[in-house]
Amino acid sequence: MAEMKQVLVPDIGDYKGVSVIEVMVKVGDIINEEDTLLTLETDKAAMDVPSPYAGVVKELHIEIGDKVSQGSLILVMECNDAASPSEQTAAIPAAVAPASVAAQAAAPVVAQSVQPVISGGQAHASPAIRRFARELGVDIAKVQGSGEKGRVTKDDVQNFVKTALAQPRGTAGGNGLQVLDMPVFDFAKYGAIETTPLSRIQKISGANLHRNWVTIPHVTQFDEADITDMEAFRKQLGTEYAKQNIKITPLAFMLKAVVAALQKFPKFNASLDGENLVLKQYFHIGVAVDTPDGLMVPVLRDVDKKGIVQLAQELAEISAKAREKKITAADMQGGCFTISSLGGIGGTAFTPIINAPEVAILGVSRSCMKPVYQDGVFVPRLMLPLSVSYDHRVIDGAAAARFTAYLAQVLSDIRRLAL
Ligand code: CAO
Repeated sequence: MAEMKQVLVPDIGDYKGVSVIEVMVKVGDIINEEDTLLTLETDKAAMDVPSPYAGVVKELHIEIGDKVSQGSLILVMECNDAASPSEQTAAIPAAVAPASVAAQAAAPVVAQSVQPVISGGQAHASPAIRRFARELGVDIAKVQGSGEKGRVTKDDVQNFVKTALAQPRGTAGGNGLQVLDMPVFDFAKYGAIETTPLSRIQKISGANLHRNWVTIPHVTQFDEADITDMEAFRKQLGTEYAKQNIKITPLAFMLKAVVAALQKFPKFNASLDGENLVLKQYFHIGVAVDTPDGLMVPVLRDVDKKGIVQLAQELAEISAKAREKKITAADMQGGCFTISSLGGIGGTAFTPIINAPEVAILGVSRSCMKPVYQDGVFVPRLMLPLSVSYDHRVIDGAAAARFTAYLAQVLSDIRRLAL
């Protein structure tokens, strides 16, 4: 016959007011004798509290963060038989022991369930969670804890498993796609051909571009900046600095405008690191350079601390270095955001591929004069097309529209760069 039984906190030594850090059961759960009900944490150790009975949880009186002592009511359970509890009987506080409900301390916390909460460099998790992870074959050290002080919870372990199961399976280290192999074509069958090997740079950048394209959910936001005033100023500067052999191209202004937008929208100056977003407080901007051997992306450091003229100089130096094959791996590392400018060549828009681990990239196309409707009349304005591709896991569409609109605003009124 079913019987209602209270389960109380058992003898936990001299500890009083001990924190509940994990509750492993909820109302309605069917549990077995010795199943862990909750985990308590003192300043020295974590302790699992096992169930003295098998049955169904009818009431739960404890939640994470509660402070408990020996005799505190944990839960009320409906048991199918009057099986005797595994261990000692506790005193029942009158206030929590209605006459119709029998009370029993949970089974005593056993020696092996007492473990240090943290041990050098290991995951912060209670013994029950470690056991739960072990049962599912999960390496707890790989699970990101969301509990207090970064503790790994049962939900964290379950989410880790769900995420792992949702990963696409394939051949390339778990990231490959299940697609058909490309058939081998005999092009010579259809006409004359010439075969040239890909350059080393093409092979490396091709593999990176492919990975970035298939693993990052890309969206591209398009906008236009009115750069009529910026161009007038650039030409004026160009005349002044031509004597010193410094060519000031629109790209130097774009570098500064991009930094202003990154400062206003820090999520664009970030990288994904597992389940964390790393927000960078420095502004190193990569610039795509077209070289005879393929695409290279040298990085200009600390763009926020440099002026337009210095950036124009550095841009000329670094792109010359890339084209002369003098660029080093270090010159291409540590970027936060990339600009790919095809403006000197042509085009109205394109969809640049994000340069991972960055989360966004600006594509710049060729500016051209357009009639813009202002104050009731069409006026000729020099409009610059902007294409911002962004990682949709990190940036949502509204933020991308705001970022791109702000970038256009800064380029349209470069006095804003001084703010
Ligand atoms: N609209 C119109 N004209 C533009 C322009 C724009 N958006 N951007 C540059 N120009 C003009 C410049 O003012 C310059 O004009 P003048 O020779 O009359 O002064 C001319 O185009 C050539 O500029 P540039 O190419 O010498 O200099 P830059 O600063 O614009 O670009 C660099 C430097 C290294 C980015 C560029 O040479 C380059 O390699 N671009 C290709 C990048 C690329 O391949 N991206 C694709 C990556 S994805 O496959």
